[in-house]
Amino acid sequence: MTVDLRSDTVTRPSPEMLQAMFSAEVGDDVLGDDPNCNALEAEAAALTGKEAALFTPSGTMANQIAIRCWTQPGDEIILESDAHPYHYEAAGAAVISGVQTRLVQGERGLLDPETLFAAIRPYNIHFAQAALVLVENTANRGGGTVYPQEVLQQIGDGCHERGLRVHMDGARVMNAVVASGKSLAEVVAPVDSVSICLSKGLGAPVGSILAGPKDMIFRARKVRKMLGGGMRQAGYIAAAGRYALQHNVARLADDHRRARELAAGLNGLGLGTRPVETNMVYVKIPGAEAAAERLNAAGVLCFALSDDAIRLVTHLDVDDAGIARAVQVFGEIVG
Ligand code: TLP
Repeated sequence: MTVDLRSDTVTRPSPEMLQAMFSAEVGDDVLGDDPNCNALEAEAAALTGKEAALFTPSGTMANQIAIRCWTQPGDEIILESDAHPYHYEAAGAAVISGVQTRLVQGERGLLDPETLFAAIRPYNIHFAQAALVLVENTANRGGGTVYPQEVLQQIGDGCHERGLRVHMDGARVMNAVVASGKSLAEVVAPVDSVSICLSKGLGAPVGSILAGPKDMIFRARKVRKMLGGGMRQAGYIAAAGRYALQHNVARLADDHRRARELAAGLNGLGLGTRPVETNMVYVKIPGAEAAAERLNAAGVLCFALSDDAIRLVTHLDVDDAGIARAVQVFGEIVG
């Protein structure tokens, strides 16, 4: 039995989702007449409470388009030091947007409003002008942490007062929605734009959404084309995304429960874990690389994220038996 806890990106489409894809009516999305892409974008705009939305091939592209749309070359963007666009997007902000990245240390991947505001420098001929702040919700390297809503509101208000825009890397914002019990529109209300991955816990094979004001999404459509992200009969995958938004949101609560159970099982073996807020378990284990190799060899697939930490991610292709098996194998390795 293989239990794949490397990431929630590994999910495969269910038979029902595949059926939705097979039966999708398609057009040419670059020409604007793919009915499923148009419907997905309209549905995503309504769900986020933003004016418009754009379907993109990946979360990385959605983030990079947002950075390009909200900045000019030579501007500064401000991120928490563990943020995905800093760690895992191949310096895209520097290459695509020509911006300087400023990192601010937060707590478990979340920015503290006062520390953030102190990092925003006033106009000065010497300085790169800060134009955009990125918040990540949930924060991946922070441990799948959820922004308290009042903190997000403070960040949004404070940035807007200072003339900055705020983009949310909401790759896993649906996990934040389910964990907080708030609506998506409420959670993203403080920010100008949000990217949402359909291909993580929501179970679609490919695709993300970028939502924001109409004029921004109008410009975003052209940036997507420039980056080669204009997809033709994309309705087949948009249909999977629509299915994911309709059927796979509420069930994220099961992933969160299983993550808590996994952490409890590991704690029972004497292993320390970070507090679990959503679908991620960060377990402290000395010699994490070697331990991950042994776990992988035993069929529990995972990544070491540092010398002493392994990340485990629950998702719709991991059931209760998988959690029990993972705990058992950890027990054998630790033993
Ligand atoms: N995260 C992946 C890896 O890239 C690390 C993972 O396994 O967690 N924002 C956040 C917060 C993400 O975690 C990811 C993917 C992305 C953006 C990028 O999404 P894709 O893979 O669709 O480009």
